[in-house]
Amino acid sequence: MRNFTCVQDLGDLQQALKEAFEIKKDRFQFTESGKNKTLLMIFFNSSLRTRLSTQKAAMNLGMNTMVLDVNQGAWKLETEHGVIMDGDKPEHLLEAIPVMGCYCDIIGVRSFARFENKEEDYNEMILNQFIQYSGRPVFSMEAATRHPLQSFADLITIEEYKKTARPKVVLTWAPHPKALPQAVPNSFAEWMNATDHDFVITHPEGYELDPVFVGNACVEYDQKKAFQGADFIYAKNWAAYADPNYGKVLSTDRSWTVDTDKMALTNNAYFMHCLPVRRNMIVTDDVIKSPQSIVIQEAANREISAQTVLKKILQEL
Ligand code: AN0
Ligand code: CP
Repeated sequence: MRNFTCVQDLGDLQQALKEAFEIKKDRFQFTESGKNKTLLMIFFNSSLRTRLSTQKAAMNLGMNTMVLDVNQGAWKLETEHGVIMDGDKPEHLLEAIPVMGCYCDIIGVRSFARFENKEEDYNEMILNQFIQYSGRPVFSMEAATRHPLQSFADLITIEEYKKTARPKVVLTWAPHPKALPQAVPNSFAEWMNATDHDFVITHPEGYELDPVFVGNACVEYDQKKAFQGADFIYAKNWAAYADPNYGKVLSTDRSWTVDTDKMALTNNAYFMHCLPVRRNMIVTDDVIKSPQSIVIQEAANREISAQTVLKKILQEL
């Protein structure tokens, strides 16, 4: 594998899952594969899990790691092409990217949707320039439209906890005070559509996701109806996608918060969230601290998804 930005890049998904479980059994069995190889992780946005789990995964493979927070300590980067750089940004991405490529073997990039220009976000302008100009394999650590390392960890977690061959998985919108990207729900939907699940998406009207990601999912506007018989509840907030409201918060209606009453409608479902999560907005304290909550196990699997991806990239260096 050269680059990893979406589910298709992994190739055979069942095979990739097998590799992931093999790594989980003994994560130190491939410590030679990354010897003298350097991973550079570039963050345009904050992170706790991605930063730590990806570094840990690289160290498990014997790699060296370097982390750069672009907005803290590096020169502010201009990303627009053809502009007169007389403002507050001393360096252009077009020099910065190939320079970064000189110092490493693999690059991970986190660059969220900016909600300034929908086309730029959905064309993955930043991530694609890293692919085009770095000369290195590039993987997404959450880009504008997808968060594939998260979705891979989510799939691993569902595989571990499912009690039936084809569980009912419900992605539910939940309220949040600030505008959040669609990357996590888009990506989760993409991975659920690439596998065999009874997959339902529920959200208030106006929060429809890009149909490319919704795919064959069943969309149900009545959250309680959607929860009935669910085996997994995957909560996430996102800002509106549809025009003219792209990137806007249309509702903070706490009647969409995941609580004990709604969980009681399910088939004793597990509760999932990618984290960070705002308690008593997205999910009540009671639900997130209940034994059905597997958010920590889900976060733990981020190390496994990252290690599987890095191993596959290293194999083709
Ligand atoms: C980000 C998001 O919603 O995309 C990262 C989640 C992994 N969340 C926040 O910014 C709170
Ligand atoms: N789930 C996730 O990607 O978390 P971070 O934003 O903390 O990396």
